Amino acid sequence: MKIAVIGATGMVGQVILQVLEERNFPLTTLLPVASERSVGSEINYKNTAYKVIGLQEAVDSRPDIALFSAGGDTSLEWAPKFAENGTTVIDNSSAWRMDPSKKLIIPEINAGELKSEDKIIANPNCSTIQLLMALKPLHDEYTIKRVVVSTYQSITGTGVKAVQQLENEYEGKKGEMAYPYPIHRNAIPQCDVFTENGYTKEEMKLTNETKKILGDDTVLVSATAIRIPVVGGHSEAVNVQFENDFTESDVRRILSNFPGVTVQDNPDVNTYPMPVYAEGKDDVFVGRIRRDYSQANTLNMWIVADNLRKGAATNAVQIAEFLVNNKLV
Ligand code: A2P
Ligand code: 11C
Repeated sequence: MKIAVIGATGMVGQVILQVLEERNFPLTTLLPVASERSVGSEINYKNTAYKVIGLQEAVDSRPDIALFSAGGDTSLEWAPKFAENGTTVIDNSSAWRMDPSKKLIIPEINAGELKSEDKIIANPNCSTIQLLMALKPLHDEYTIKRVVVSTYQSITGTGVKAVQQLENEYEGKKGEMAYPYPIHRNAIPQCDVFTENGYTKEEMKLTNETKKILGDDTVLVSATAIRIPVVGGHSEAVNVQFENDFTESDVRRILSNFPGVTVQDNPDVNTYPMPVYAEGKDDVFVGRIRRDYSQANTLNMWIVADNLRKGAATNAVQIAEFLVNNKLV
């Protein structure tokens, strides 16, 4: 397999390389791609140095798969050029997710929909992936009516600039601001830009992508996304109302049986998921599973995952593995 990683020098691109290496992806040629300013520099993969190349050179090399993580504009312009040249693109940006002709894939949930004709495949938003990993098995069992989700999101979701902003603020240094406000000792109720309806783009991604992945427009979603000065993962407080009633022990069993989900839930010994422990892991962690006594058939839970791993790189690499294993590339 000839694999191109577009955005190989970036926050997610670096984790993609790490995940490809860890999972021993069947790769024969690696093409690391970044912006013109990085062309000619070197990145390391399996103790070997690879030269960074530009996008056109990568298109011309006709890789089997191109993993894109270089922002929406790069994806919009370049993914079709790769696709037209026979490469299958797995895109981490929001560029193609809501395009009805493109599939939005979480392998544990809907990779079965993929066909060899799918030349541009969308990877969902990080906060959506971890939410859906817990919702899907419960939807199958109890049918979700409405979800209320509040997120507590890692600054790594914003990229290198945000990590630098927090570092500068720790050290009392001035520098470029990724956010309109300080993030150190703060909680900013804005992830991404606002849309016309008063919700942020991140909140609308949670709403719209959930319906598309579940293939069910009747599921109602109300989202609030908050940025907090944390690295390691996104956390989500989730309230779910079902058509049908459940028991908490059945919910724990169903979640534990779902691939890629780990239940960490024992109030007796203060066990629950937290981002410092989710960091670097591929699983989605669920805890604080409890009935909402204020309303029938309603559950509260707390979901944590490393937004750069299952929220981005790992999910994309799992899609690539599915394509290879099922001879779709
Ligand atoms: P570069 O390092 O050359 O800027 P992050 O999300 O961490 O900011 O990383 C973004 C990634 O996307 C980086 O690898 C960056 O490369 C790459 N990138 C940004 N703009 C372009 C572009 N116009 N063409 C190709 N790669 C790009
Ligand atoms: C965040 N979810 O943490 C974003 C980062 O649509 O893939 C990823 C943006 C996206 O702010």
